[in-house]
Amino acid sequence: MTINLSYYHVASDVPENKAQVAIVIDVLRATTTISWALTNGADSIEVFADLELLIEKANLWDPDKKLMLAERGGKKIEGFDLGNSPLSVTKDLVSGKRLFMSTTNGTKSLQKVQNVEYLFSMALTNRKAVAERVISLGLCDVLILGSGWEGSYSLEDSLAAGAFVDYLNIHSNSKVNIVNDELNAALALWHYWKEDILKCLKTATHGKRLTSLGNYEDDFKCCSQLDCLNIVPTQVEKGVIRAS
Ligand code: 3SL
Repeated sequence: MTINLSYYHVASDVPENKAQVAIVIDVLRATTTISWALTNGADSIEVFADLELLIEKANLWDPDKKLMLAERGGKKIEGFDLGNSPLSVTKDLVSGKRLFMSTTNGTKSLQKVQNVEYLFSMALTNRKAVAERVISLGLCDVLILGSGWEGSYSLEDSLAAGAFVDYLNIHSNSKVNIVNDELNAALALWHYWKEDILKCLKTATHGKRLTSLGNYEDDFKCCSQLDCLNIVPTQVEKGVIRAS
């Protein structure tokens, strides 16, 4: 069997497609936060591009069983329970709860490919878990989508796309076919930075943006940990992600 893999930097680049599997990446920080929230026992995460819709949906939910997370421009939005730090989604806070989440770019990418049959959220933290799931599905057409920043390229999402294809190259028995040059470039990027992931995240323009906003050192460390979580955040109904 051949696995055909393509990679797009941002949601607006995604062509009409017939992918059977979509993997969405937002290393800094939405998909890292999703991986930690589910690891720490969140029941589910419903993602929204639109804040008003988030509030409308969340208002229908039992107040004791929900949390609202919202970030714009790297900052938590006033009035929401949490922003978008993976360190904030502790067991104490999230266990058993539905999280309603909106971020500047990551939740837009998740929404963009919500019609694909198998949709997974991936960060560096859970790369291996997602890659193993994709291998076990045995499907041919896999689309990887980064989140970027407001429509433009991001280094850290491309790094993770490269890390994913590298894992498949090493561990899959199928032939891995890289369909586009975006993914060839991502793989080269991974080989260049893989021994110093933390430095790559801090070099990225979004890394610099976060650094300019305050002390995000622990967020960077958390987001740069490769394969530390055995969790596969999976879309179970449109917009709703659960651990599997
Ligand atoms: O763009 C996004 O979706 C966020 O992950 C950005 S931030 O890291 O929370 O600033």
